[in-house]
Amino acid sequence: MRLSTYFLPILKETPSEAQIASHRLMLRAGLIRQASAGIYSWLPMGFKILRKLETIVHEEQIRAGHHPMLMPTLQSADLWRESGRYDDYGQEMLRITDRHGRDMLYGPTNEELITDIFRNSVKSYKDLPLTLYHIQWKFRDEIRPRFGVMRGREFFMKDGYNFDLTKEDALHAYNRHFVSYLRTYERMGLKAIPMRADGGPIGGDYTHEFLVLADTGESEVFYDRAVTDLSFGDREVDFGDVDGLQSIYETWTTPYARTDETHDAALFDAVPEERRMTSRGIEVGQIFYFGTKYSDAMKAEVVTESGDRVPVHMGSHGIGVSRLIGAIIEASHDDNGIIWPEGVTPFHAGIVNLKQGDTDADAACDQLYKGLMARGLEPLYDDREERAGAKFATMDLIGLPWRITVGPRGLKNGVVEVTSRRTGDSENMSPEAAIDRIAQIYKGV
Ligand code: 5CA
Repeated sequence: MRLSTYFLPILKETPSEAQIASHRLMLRAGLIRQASAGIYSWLPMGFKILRKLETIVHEEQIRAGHHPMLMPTLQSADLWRESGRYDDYGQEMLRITDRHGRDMLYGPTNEELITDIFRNSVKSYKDLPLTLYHIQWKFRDEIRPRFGVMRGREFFMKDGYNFDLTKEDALHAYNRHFVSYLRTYERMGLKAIPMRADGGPIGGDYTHEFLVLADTGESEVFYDRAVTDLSFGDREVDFGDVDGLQSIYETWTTPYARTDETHDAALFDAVPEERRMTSRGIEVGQIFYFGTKYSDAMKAEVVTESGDRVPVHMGSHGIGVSRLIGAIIEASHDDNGIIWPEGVTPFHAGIVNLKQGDTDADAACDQLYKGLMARGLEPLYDDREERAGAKFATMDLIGLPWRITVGPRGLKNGVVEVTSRRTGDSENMSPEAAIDRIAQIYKGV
């Protein structure tokens, strides 16, 4: 992409309404604009990042054997009356009446709708296990929307639902989600710690939240530092291996890690003092096993091998896709701007032309631009007539992990400069070597 033709409305001033770094930086870097309280438009670069996160979530869900689909944002109130949640959900639910006087709602989550789809189509144990998910906009009329996309009213969420014959099968589905979430967050460059949590309005007491540690997080968390030393890596997982997944689950849940809702001071005190940590966290996902709560209420049953009709065991599993962008920025920024992890960066590298209009500099930038694209990468080429300082400030603000700086002086010696956004370290090399270097970095990403 050539910056001169892109739509990247950067703000020079810090917006006064933004209280935390990620909200400020998302506005300043031209990723989002507020449409109304807790509701945002996604500008081209913000949308690009959202799509990247969505793609990672899809890839990891499909890898775990779960099936993507798409349910609507608007739902009929009747299904929610069946489950009893129409009244329980309270003012967070946005209720709408259509022209025929029918009660509708903007879905805050989809347990009822998916259970209805399931009960109308699946009748036999032979069709289980089954996990369906979608990534769709949700609406919760939060009393205090704040921190930009972190606590929005309209937000983008992946929600998945498992249907199983027995509790054991459903707990295996729980573990599949647990492990696939570990992979998902790591690919996004995040350390998200699974913590014992509270079921809230979704229900169930078998539930974990995944939290990214950050001072600005809304949850208070207590954990054994040992859990932060764990990393999943890019090992292959057999998602059908019941014992294998259980063992990964146990490794990650053995060290103490809980949110304030389930914190147990006595258990925490048993952790060696030097490893006892208290901090704040951003909840980027939550998984639930809730048994037959919805299948009992909505008669979602299958016929077993012996001919009995039994309610299915279910769970639901969410990832806050739009919130994740805020969480990644909270975890990865400095005074000058965002620092995108390689797995989610909107463009792989920025090209800064220090002397637009100089024949050699323009030619070298074109060579880099085309060369990177030929390797399947997306560069952002700052080809504007701007001072070098302003171009550097823009690149730092938008946070591409790698910058290639091209100027007549370097080119006299046949070199351009490759700079890491994270460390600030620079190295001079030929344009060909710069293309190789960047391609190499993104090989495993
Ligand atoms: N039905 C279940 C699982 S699919 C469910 O709705 N879970 S949830 O309430 O925990 O939401 C899933 C994830 O959505 C949360 O972990 C959080 O990351 C994100 N989320 C929830 N509310 C908001 C909000 N107001 N703004 C942004 N993200 C949110």
